Amino acid sequence: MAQSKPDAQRKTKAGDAGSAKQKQLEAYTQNPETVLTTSQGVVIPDNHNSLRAGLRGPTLLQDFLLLDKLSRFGHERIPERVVHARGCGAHGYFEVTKPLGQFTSADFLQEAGARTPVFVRFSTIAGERGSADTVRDLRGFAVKFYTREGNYDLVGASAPVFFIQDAMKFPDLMHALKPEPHHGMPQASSAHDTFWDFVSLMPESTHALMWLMSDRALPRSLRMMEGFGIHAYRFVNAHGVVHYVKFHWRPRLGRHALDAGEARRIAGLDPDFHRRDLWDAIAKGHHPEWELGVQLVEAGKAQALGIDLLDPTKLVPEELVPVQPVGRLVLNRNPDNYFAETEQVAFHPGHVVPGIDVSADPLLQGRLFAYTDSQLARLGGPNFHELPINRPLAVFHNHQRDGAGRQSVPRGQVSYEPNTLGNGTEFRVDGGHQGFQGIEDPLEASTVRRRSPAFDDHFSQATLFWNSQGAAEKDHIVAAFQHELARVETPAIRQRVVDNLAHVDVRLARKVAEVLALGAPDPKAAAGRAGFREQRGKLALEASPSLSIEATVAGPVATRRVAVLVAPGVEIGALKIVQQVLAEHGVGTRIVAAHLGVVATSSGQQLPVDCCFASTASVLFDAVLVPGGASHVQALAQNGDAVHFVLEAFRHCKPICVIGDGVELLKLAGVNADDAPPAGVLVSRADPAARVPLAQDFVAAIGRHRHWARQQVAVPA
Ligand code: HDE
Repeated sequence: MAQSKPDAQRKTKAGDAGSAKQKQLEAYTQNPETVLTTSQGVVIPDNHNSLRAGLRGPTLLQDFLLLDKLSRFGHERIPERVVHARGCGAHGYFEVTKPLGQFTSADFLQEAGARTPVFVRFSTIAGERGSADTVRDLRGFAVKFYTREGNYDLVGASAPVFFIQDAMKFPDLMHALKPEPHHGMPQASSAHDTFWDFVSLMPESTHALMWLMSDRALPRSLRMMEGFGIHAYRFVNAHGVVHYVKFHWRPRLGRHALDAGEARRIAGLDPDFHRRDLWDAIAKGHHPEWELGVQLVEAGKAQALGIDLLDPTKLVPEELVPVQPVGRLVLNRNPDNYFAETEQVAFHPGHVVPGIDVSADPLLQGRLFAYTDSQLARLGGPNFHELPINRPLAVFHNHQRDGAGRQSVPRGQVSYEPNTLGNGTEFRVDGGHQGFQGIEDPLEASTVRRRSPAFDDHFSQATLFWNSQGAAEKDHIVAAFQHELARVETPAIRQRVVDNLAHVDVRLARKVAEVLALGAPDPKAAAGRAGFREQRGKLALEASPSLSIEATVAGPVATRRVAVLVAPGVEIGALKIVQQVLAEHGVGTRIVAAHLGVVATSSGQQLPVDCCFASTASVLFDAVLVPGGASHVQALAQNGDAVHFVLEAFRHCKPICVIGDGVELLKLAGVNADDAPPAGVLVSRADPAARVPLAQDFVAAIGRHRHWARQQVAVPA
C-alpha cells in the first residue's frame, strides 16, 4: 500500500493533518434537505398516503414509493458487536509532545507538535447495545489514528490486564460473561453463575478480577478513565533496534470512580450517563484530554525484568519501568451520525504502521484473526475499509477486488502483480525497503500446544494490586465480591472463588466469605483443583502506589456538577459568591427545586430553576450546595425528595456545602455538622467574610471527589 502512495502526499507536514480527516468525511456528509426523494433520487410528492385502489380499497403492490420506504426500514439494523456492543465515540487529534524517533520509525511519532486525526470509541464489554453505561465492567478504549502511513489502531481497555492468557479461551470467557443461553439473563453484568463458575476454574483470571471488582470498573466519567494497551507491542527504529512498549492513556481530569450503589441507581435514572457526559463536554467546548505514556523495555532486557511481557494477565509496575509521557489525545468533535461513524467504525489490533509491530503475546495473536473476521459479519463484507469513518487518509491501492459494498472504481485491465499491462512497464513489488517491514524474528521451534511455565504465576500481581489499594478501595473490592457472589446461586462456585482469593490475601478471602454463609476459605482446596498452577514469583515491590486511585485522587475540578437545592425564600447573596468561585474553577451549578420554572428568593427576585426532583437525583451530581434562608430550609426539610437528596449525597461521600440555616437540613439527615463537620462537609454559619474561603474549601473538597472516611457512618439512604 505504502509503495503506491504518491510522494506529494507523503511529504505533507504532519501538523497539516489536523483537520484532514474532517475534510475527507465532509465529502460524504449530507445536510438536511427540503425535498424528499426515493433512494433513486425521484422526488416524493406525498409522504403520508400510500397508493390504493380507491379511497377505501387495498394498497397496490406497484406503489414503489411505499415499498422503497418499508424495505429500507426493515434493513436498518446490522449485527451488534459480539462484545463491546455498547459504545460512544468522538473525533479529535493526537499531538506528539516528545518525539519517539529513537525508538520507532513510525512517521506520526517523529516530530514534536505533529498532529494526527483520531477517532475514539469507548465501550462496555458485556452489555448489549441498549444496556446501561454505568454497569460494573471494564471498558474498551479504542483509538484509530489516521496517520500518513496508513491507519494505526490502538485497541485498548480501562485495565492493564486481561482475564485470560490465550485466545483459545476468549469465546469461553465471553460465553460465561454474556447473558446465560437458556434465559438470556442477566444483561451487562458479571454477577451470575456462569461467569463465576468459569473464572473460579481459571485462576489466571484472578488479577483481572481484582480490577473488575475495584473502583476502576465504575468510572465517574469516560473523561476521567485511564486506558491501557494491555499487550506489549514492539517499536522498531530506523536502525532495526527493537523495544517492547506498553501504552497508557492518562486522563487530564484525574481518575475518578462512582460508588457502586450510585452506579446502579444511575443505570436506571440515566442509562446514557457516560455517553451524555462525553457528548455534553465536547459540545460545550470542554475537550477531554489524555496524556499518552509509554513504558519501554529493550528487547534484549525483557527477560531480566522478571515479568513475562507476553503474558497479558501481568502489568509492569511503573515503579519498575517509568511511564514516559510522549503525547496528548484531545477529543474535540462529536460525530455527525452515530450509525455511520460510531457503529460502523472498525478497529483491529493488527492495523499497525511501519515502526510498530505486534508481539508474540498469545492473546494478541488470536486478536489478529478475530477482528477482521467479526467485521466481515458485522459490516456485511470485505469492503468496510471504504466506509468513510474507516477510510485511511493515506491513499490505498492494491489488487484486492470486488465484494459486497465496493465503492471505489478501479480503472484498467490489471488486478494482479507483477504485471506489465498496468502502466506499460513492468511493475513488481518484491522485497523493497519502503513501507511496513516487520521485525525479523529468528524463530525455530517445535510446534507445541502448551503454555510457557513463565505464565504460571497467577496470583502475585493480584496480591500486588490488593496491597496497593487504599482502605476505602479495599472495602469496595470486598463489597463488590460480596455483591456479585451473593447473586451466584450455586454455593460451590462461591466457595471456589473465596478459596482462590485466599491465594491473593487471606483477610480479603475471609471478609468476602463473611456474608456468604461459606466455609472458611481454603487455599489448599484451590491448589488441589485441575488447572491450578502457581509459580508465585517474588514480588519486586510490596505495593505499587500508582495502582491506587484513592492515593492520587485530587485533581482539576473543571466540568464537575454541583446541585444547588432551593425552595421559596432562599437567600442568594452568599450563593452567588460561592457560585462565582465555582464558575472560576470551571464547576457548573444547576438549580434544583420541587418544580420547574422560578423560585422566589428572600429578596423577592425570581431564581430560574434548571431541574426538579421529579427527574433528577443527587447521583447525577458531584456535590451538593444548600444555601441559607429560614423558610427555604423549612420547605426543603418538609420535602422528602430534598432530604433524601442530601442524605444520598452524604452516603456517597460527596462534598456538601451548607450556608446559614442550611445546616438544619443536615441535622434532619442525621448529620450533626455544628461542631466538627464530617470530612467533605463544609458549613458556613453567618459570617459573610468567610464565604470566599468557604467556596475555596468547597472547590478543594470537590477536587478530592469522595470523602471515603464517611463511609463508616450509617446513613438511612
Ligand atoms: Fe476484543 N474484540 N478481543 N479485546 N475488543 C472485539 O471486534 C477479541 C481483547 C476490544 O470499539 C470484537 O470489531 C478476541 C483485549 C475493544 O469497535 C471481536 C480477543 C482487549 C473492542 C473481539 C479479544 C480487547 C473489541 C467485537 C482475545 C483489550 C471494541 C467486534 C483473543 C486490549 C472496539 C469487533 C470498538 C472488540 C475479539 C481480547 C479490546 C469479537 C478474540 C485483550 C476495545 O473481534
